[in-house]
Amino acid sequence: MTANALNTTRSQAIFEAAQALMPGGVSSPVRAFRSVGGQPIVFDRVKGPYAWDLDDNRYIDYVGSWGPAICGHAHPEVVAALHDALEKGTSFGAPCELENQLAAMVIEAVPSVEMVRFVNSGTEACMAVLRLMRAFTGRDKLIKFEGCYHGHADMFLVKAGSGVATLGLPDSPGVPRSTTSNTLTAPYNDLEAVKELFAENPDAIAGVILEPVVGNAGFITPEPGFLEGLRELTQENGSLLVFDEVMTGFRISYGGAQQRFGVIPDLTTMGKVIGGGLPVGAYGGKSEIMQMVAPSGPMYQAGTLSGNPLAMTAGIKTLELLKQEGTYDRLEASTERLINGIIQAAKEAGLAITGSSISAMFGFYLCEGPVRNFEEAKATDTERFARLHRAMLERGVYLAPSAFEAGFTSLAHSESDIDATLAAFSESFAAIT
Ligand code: KE4
Repeated sequence: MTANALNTTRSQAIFEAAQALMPGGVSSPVRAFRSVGGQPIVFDRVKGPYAWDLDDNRYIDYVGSWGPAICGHAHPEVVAALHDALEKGTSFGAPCELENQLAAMVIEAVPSVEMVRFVNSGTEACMAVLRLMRAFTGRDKLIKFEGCYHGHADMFLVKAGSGVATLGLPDSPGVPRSTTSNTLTAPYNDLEAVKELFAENPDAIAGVILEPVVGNAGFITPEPGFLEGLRELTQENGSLLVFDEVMTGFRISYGGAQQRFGVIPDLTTMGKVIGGGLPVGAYGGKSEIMQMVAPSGPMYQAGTLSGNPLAMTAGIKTLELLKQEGTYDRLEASTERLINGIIQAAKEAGLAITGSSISAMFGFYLCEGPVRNFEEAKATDTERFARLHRAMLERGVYLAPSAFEAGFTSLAHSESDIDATLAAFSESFAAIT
């Protein structure tokens, strides 16, 4: 495979026109390629593991719409189910049986979830779960971890990951100090720091929220004992443990990271995969806690399109596909082959690299490592990553346009797709030394 100078004429024209219409020409910052530079790719269509841009260049896609496309883009069974659902209308604003169906599937799959509320994004799910943590405990403070991203709600925009880290934003203007004064932060994988926060804030911390596997600071896995330690610390201090599984849910395993690691939080947020590519978020947990949510309890949260029949349909079909025997063994094996091949290719090119994968998520840093927290993640060579990203695009592989994101595989990525990807990495690493 050799690099070809990509013809991105139409992407360029459309992206230029977008600048006058939308801030940065995008609907979400990371898509603007600011941290990797060069011409963002404007997608025309997606199918299976592939994306095509407006100039008809085909890419093997390892972003997968940031997680939802775990069965492959536009899976024929999901598309067919949506066609049928469309005939019955796109939104009811009233109870519908499909909500019961998806709720029952989530409750059956995710160990911590006895009741669930659907919303329309991961941000909404995290906003609501924070309000619920505070309502249930009567406490105001929360602990989050540097580099973890829980959507763009004000109180979480403190040392956040994903686009905030990508753009090097010193947290965000427009967020009043009064809003973030209750947000305490600790380095990921640092139980001692969490213990100190509890000691300094007795009976004041509503809960601890984290990505049980971090996908928004690059890819960082929990050290042995970290999740278990948080479970004990929150129990000892009368606080709640919340796993933000918007990204890891139904990806790390069918029951999420909590099933994989055997650590059960009090509350869980979800999104992405459970919407099968349509806008969905959800939060859930112990019935005793969820009963506080209006109208069964006093904690208010609402949404016009929450639980809409199209999103429910796509989610139901996606989970049915994922529930099939052997799904996660397949995802684990192909992703492991991918990351091992990437690491080997980088080392053969004489480059420093550290990386890993769990199930259908992977990531690597262009530095020696190990990377156990966001501070250590910042050692990655972002300039060299930018050159790698462009070299891979020219070889038909679409990686997340940021060193501080994770990679996503799907059931649609074939062995030959992985082989082609590894060939592209070998050439690209050689080209950027
Ligand atoms: P959304 O509001 O973007 O649906 O979800 C926010 C969110 C919450 N929690 C976790 C763990 C997440 O990963 C996300 C969103 N993930 C990013 C990808 N790094 C979305 C991509 C984007 O911002 O464009």
